[in-house]
Amino acid sequence: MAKRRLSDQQKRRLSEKRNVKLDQENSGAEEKPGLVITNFGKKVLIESEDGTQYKCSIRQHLGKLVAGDRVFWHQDQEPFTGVISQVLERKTLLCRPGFRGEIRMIAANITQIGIVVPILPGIHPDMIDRFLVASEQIDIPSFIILNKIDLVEEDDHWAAIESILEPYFELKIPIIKTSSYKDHGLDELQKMLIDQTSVFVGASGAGKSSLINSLIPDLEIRVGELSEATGLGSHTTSNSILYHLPTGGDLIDSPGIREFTPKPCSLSELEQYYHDFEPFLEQCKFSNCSHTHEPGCAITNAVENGQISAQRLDSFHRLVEEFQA
Ligand SMILES: Nc1nc2c(ncn2[C@@H]2O[C@H](COP(=O)(O)OP(=O)(O)OP(=O)(O)O)[C@@H](O)[C@H]2O)c(=O)[nH]1
Ligand SMILES: [Mg+2]
Ligand SMILES: [Zn+2]
Repeated sequence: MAKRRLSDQQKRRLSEKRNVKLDQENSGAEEKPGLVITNFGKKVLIESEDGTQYKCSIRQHLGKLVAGDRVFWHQDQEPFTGVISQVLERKTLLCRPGFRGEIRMIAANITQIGIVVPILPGIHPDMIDRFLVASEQIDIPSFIILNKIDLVEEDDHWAAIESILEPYFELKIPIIKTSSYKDHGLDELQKMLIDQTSVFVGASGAGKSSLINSLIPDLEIRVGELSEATGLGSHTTSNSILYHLPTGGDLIDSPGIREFTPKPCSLSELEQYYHDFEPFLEQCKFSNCSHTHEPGCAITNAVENGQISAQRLDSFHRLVEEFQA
């Protein structure tokens, strides 16, 4: 009988299995559960159940890991080092497309998204809408953190801000006004975060890390430790990092982004995520209405009658265009 030949994939799987076994035999260490704090690139910082942190290498077949991932790992001979051998199934995963079209992970196992929106240099409703879509796609709630409110004093500026935020009031998305500088809104924010695994997202410079510093009194020490470990001296967050909140729950700081695109989906799926469209969707004359030029379009009619905000329909169309590109 001819000898059975193994495919490359089978060979690779066998060698991976052997490697995991060898690691365990070499270290004599038990597999233990861990939580990913941050990903340095090649190595990952994890926390064991007793709160000790270890710098771990990752078995190649596991792919990339991100803050919030739950893993199994075992200790290495070197102090505070280990090897990750297994990633537990993610309950949720927030991703974005990278510059080269690759998928970049932002945070895993999160239960809610805090969209940090600075009132200056200006509110970008498209960014809010896109994160709202992403949170619907992974079936978790999101809320808006209107930050740096110390920068606005005149009432007319407030009127402009409130008119931009009007659709979100109507959608009953919680909006918390905050300022790290003036210690404003932090109690309310803290309450929102209790016992959740939250991620802060938003533009670079929105004040995400500053808010986290204000929420966690001894954090400056941990930031120092982490910069030493990564060798990064910059104030801009370059990797997602998980922090424990003193009031219970975890909070993930994420790198700022210029633009965000959720996972592409069909027009009919996207419509479902725009809840303000809901009362009108069945009323368009054509069942495949794109809500652009069609006669008898209930959505464009609703915009004309002030029942849907024009800004929301515009952001919807921009997303559709981007998904089709
Ligand atoms: N006026 C004002 N400025 C703030 C506030 N919070 C943060 N800043 C400033 O805004 C800038 C950016 O703050 P960061 O906390 O680094 O912003 P970030 O969102 O973490 O930025 P990335 O890590 O690049 O995504 C810094 O110069 C802060 O001093 C605030 O409440 N009010
Ligand atoms: Mg930051
Ligand atoms: Zn229509």
